[in-house]
Amino acid sequence: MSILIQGGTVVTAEHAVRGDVLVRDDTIVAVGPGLEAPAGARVIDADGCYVMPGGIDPHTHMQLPFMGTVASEDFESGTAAAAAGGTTMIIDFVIPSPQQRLLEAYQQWREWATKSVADYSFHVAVTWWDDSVHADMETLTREHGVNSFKHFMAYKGAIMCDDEVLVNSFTRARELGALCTVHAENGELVWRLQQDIFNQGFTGPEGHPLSRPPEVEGEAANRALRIAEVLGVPLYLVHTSCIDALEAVTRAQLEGQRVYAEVLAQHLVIDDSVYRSKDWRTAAHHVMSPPFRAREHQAALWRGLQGGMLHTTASDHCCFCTPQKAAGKDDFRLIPNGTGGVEDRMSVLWHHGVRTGKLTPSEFVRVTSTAAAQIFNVYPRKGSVTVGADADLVVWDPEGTRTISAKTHNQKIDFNIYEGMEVVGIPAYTLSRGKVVWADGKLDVERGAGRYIDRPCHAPYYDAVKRARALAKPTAVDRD
Ligand code: URQ
Ligand code: ZN
Ligand code: ZN
Repeated sequence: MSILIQGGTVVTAEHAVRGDVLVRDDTIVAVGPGLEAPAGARVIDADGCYVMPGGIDPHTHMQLPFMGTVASEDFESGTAAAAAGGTTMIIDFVIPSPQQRLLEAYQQWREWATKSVADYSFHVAVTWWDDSVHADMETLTREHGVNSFKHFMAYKGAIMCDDEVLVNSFTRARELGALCTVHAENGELVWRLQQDIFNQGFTGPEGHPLSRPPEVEGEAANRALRIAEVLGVPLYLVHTSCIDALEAVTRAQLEGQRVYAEVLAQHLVIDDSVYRSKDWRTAAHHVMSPPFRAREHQAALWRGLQGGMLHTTASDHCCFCTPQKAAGKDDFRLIPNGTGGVEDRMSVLWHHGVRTGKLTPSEFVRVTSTAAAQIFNVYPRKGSVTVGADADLVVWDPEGTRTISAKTHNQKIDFNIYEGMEVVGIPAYTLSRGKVVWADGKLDVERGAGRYIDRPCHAPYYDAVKRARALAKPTAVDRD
């Protein structure tokens, strides 16, 4: 089956140029001006539209068991909602319970994800340490295409890593050539502040941001960065939400450390006033970590994205419906942490980023797709519009409008943090490996059509780091 996308402007992270894109089966086979449609090909008119790589959301949590419940969005509904918003690949997280073998958890998540309608891959969290974790990290990198390991510095008593685990895991990742990622919040401080704030009588969702101030994130970001610096490993910070963490990232980058950082679309456009809503449900649905921040942080995050200190954008899609959030009706500490948005990320970033002039269309492609593909090593198969790449594409209508609402969204959650936001810039068509899965505002997806994407380690770069560190070895002092 062939599809010719005709008459659009092809936008990649490098350039924007008028041209057509020809797809055969699941692959891009030609890109250029004036392409002929092969006999029997479907022709998609892209006049007035941009043809871009499908979005890659490097941070989602489909059907995550968390805080006594399970995220309401599963891999089938979640990858479908992603496609409706122009995202064609997610990187989700395997999160083993403490003492659970990494490989066992990985197999469990792989099984859950077989129903995905679009492509997916996994980071694997290191939540504890023993010899089996050391061994499983190697098996995952060598045999299962996992090149990134996640570390939660918060969620004490559940999935939090202490410094000992961080040091062990970062060291092992360096040996394997894998990338370490961190959720940076000081979990001990959060724990203490949660008790203090609750005991002071702040029992509602407004207690949540009070227990997780920016300093708590800045401290953890700086600590993780310094540990990574000493051990000589690159680091990727997920959901950078505040000036304190951004400054730590920027300092490390200026000192020559290889540091990548992600920002969430919602942290760029929503501030902490949501926690002061009179409506408990609204406030509770914004309980996520790190929390929404005061306005000045948003302005700084935009500058970080424009200036290249922040590389990727994600949704951290982790949906809990109102009855699930109600577990914390009388105690904010029990509200499951998480918000949705895998469907909305691309439009929110286009509207608030490209239409305001903060990002060019090529920069939009870089921060929504290409940078994630490069950092997590699936480029140019993903994140590009080149011959031989997977035909994961979005035909983007820059003038199309949508009013975001839980009443009309495709996400399996009864709330939308962007409710009522009118966005200009929507996907007219989404192609997932050569199949049109979204057109005319409708999904046409197949359960199980998504494939697991292997992500091998960036070995050559890490070898170079190891060599450089060997050369820089200090010499012992020779004394009589
Ligand atoms: O911390 C995370 O990324 C998870 C587990 C989802 N929830 C959240 O509040 N961000
Ligand atoms: Zn997190
Ligand atoms: Zn997350």
